[in-house]
Amino acid sequence: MSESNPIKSAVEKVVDTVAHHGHPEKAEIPGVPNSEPPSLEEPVEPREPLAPKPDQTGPDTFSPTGQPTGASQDAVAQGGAFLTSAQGVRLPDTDHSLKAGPRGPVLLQDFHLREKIMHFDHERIPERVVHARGSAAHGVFRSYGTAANITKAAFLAEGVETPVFVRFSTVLGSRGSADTVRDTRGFATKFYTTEGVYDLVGNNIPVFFIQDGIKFPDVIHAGKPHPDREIPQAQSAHDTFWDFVSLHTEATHHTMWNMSDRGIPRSFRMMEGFGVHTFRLVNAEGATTLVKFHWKPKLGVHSLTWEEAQLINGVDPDYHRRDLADAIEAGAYPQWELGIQTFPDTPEQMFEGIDLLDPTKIVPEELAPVQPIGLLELNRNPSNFFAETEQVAFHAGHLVPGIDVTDDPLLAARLFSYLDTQLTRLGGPNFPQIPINRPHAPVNDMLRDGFHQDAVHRGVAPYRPNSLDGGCPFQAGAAQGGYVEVPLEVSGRKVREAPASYADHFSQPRLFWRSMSPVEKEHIIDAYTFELGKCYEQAVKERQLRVLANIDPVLCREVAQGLGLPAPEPSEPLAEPAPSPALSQVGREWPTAGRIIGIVADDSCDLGVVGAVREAVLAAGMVPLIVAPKGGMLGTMPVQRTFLTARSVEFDALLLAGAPAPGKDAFGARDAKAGNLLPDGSVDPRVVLMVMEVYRHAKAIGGWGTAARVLTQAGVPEQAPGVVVGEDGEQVLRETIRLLAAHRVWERFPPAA
Ligand code: HDE
Repeated sequence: MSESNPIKSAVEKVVDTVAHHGHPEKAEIPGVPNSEPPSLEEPVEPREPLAPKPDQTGPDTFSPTGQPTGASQDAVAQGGAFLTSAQGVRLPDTDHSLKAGPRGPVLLQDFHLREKIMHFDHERIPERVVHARGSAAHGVFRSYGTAANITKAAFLAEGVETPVFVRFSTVLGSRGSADTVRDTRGFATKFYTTEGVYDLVGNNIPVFFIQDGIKFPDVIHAGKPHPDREIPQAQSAHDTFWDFVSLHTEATHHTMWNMSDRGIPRSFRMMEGFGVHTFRLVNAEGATTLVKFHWKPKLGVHSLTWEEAQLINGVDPDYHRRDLADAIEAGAYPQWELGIQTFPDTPEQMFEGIDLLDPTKIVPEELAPVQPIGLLELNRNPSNFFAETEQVAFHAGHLVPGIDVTDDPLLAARLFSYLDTQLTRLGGPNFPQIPINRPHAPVNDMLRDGFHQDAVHRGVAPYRPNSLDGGCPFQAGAAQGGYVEVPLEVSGRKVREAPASYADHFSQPRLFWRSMSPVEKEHIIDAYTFELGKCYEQAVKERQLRVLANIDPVLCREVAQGLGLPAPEPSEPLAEPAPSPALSQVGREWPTAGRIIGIVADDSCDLGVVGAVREAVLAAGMVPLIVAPKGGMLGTMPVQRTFLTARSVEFDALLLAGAPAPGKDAFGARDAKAGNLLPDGSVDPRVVLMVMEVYRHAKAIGGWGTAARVLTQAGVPEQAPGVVVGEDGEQVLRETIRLLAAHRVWERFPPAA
């Protein structure tokens, strides 16, 4: 089993490393900073740089003009044992400036000082105006070939494997903001196809706030922190956001998704992705089909609870970033299936009465099933965040033959924006030459010069027509793989207007609401009440209640109740859309691979059983974290969390191997979590707190040995749903995993009053 289970072997290495080096804190577990444990003393002998970590190969080596260089992937990283200047001159001292005597003054001729400080001064570049906070990974896309009859895109032919780079992000927050805020998530994929780069720049929510790109600065200005005090960071729970969306009711559908559990994903690995706009596929015969793109995570769609999300923002603000990187480092490669909904390309571009050009509308999967066309797997972490994750430049207009755009007016503005924004963000027009952005197809573009020109062009005639360079480069028609736009008829009066169909702002939010389970509806009510409760202005709250009245009377009434305001009547008749069960996250079972199981134990527990359970967790492809009173080793097992460092929100399920007595630091002055030591004092209060939280968040709890004592202290009935107490630890684990497949013990959420 250990051969075939990468998580298991990663954790087994921990034990080996600990055994051989006695450095449990520097063991090779996901997240360890480098490839070998450091020495205690500062190293002084020159040596070649450390080997990279196993998943840190350099990027593929393509030249600025898209040619494979044949160089080793390591060639893009700096090497050599000795410190040099940027010009390669070896340097004797980087700790002292050059001075006239030890007490100075510093001499202007110190070229090393000037170069070092000059470069440091310019380390930062402007962050993205939206989607600044992101994490990314390399991977591969394998095409099933099932779309080959409707698109000529080479990377969608059967069996083709295409390297990809995928960046996930939040929208509103700055680069350093926390991961688990309530927000939309970006899901941007760069395919390095043989025909050039194709970018699918989507979100985890299938609709958008606005129907026309000209409104984008408005919605973003409203969502960003208030311009006077620059608060609040990375969230929509404030007056300017709700002021805007309550006046601009085409945002209602997207906002509804934000207020649902989709706004607080459990992991990037457990999110759907959507292309949002309708695109047009073209096959070799020139026939066209309208499509919507969907990414379906193999691990299912799962979310945090709002309390978990808030706690995690403090406990581990890098939660999603760490989760993605650790899973990949452990070999638990996340996968998504790419699917399409297809629609006939009719002149009106409608499907079952739904306007396909309106990006605030979905087509329910029950009306147009999502057909799988390929599999995405992320299998390599970036070697360097800045070089790759920060400098990657996506663009909705990076298209390949076989994929064309539609007249969605939101998409039109994007086709301008994504190039334009790079000029200030990446410092000029040559950003496609940055290694992470280089196509893996030959480039011959006649674009010349500009800041940061990396290509060394030959020839004298970057113009057309020419004879001096032999007429090169030549234009490629469709037969030679050229990108030829679909020759559609275009006509119309020049107006600033939206089509009449765009005026329906409420039927689909209502469809979404009606598709939710009772628990999900409670979460939506709670989210609106929380967010509007953070607003100061009464008028903003009242106006948004009018919007909610047009979605559903119960939703409106419950939120109004929480705000202490009367519930208004709807201003227009409510639609009666059929629910779309596919929109609910509840009621299905999913693989539990990669889930995190906390195992609470101390010396008093049967460590043989703990070891066997931990092995079984690994064998099931999940991550066991031993949680003990103090660090170091518990028997032969490395302790990964202590009662001081652990918080329940890090685990998807909790196992109790007994009832640990209070640790030596179990008092309020040392650890505030231990402050409310319970009367009988026999169990560590941090463990009791963990159980209370895990119970409240409807996560599975298993226990054996004396575990029942902890449950009693936490006020958790042994017979409660999702609580498994038994004699046999491994049997308890099996039942806990079964519970985890549903993600949460949904019936444990308190019913509405
Ligand atoms: Fe973006 N968007 N966007 N957007 N967007 C950017 O591009 C913009 C929209 C999306 O990981 C920016 O390089 C306009 C919809 C993602 O690097 C910028 C409009 C969707 C990312 C920009 C939209 C997206 C961006 C910021 C309205 C989902 C992150 C920096 C017309 C389908 C990509 C940059 C990454 C990033 C503009 C609307 C998704 C400013 C003008 C709709 C995932 O160019």
